Amino acid sequence: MPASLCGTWDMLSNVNFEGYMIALGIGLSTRKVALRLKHRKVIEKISEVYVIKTLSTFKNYALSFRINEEFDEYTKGLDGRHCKSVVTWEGNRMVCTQKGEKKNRGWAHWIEDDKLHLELYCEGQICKQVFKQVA
Ligand code: VL7
Repeated sequence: MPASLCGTWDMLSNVNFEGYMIALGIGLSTRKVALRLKHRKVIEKISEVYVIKTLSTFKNYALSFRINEEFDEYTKGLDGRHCKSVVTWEGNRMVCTQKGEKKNRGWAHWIEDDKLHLELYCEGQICKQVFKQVA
């Protein structure tokens, strides 16, 4: 049984978000604003549906999915791409692959030392984020 990722989590650190955004083709002016943001993750599970909200003062993004069921993801307000995404559990890691125009795109969440960890992948770039629980 994987540790629950559910709750409200505030960003503590964000390593190589710049490299990840460049890999996604985000322009300089947006990157400058985006680099300064502290993200909040709100993760809920409502019966079998997970909802992950990424909140900030600049942009918000919400994702809903069922484990092991491929879905169409549109990264609205982010890089604006369409992906075929699927989220699975690999041990205690919740792993998403985002199939589309960008190679090796995805992310993984896990809990370690009571912190929420996230790695974001795109075309060889790895962004590493850590969050502390606030609710
Ligand atoms: C979602 C952003 C860069 C555009 C603004 C930055 C706004 C706040 O995929 C993600 O989370 C997963 C796992 O938790 C669930 O969807 C990360 C943020 C990545 C990519 C694009 C820069 C403009 C950040 C929304």
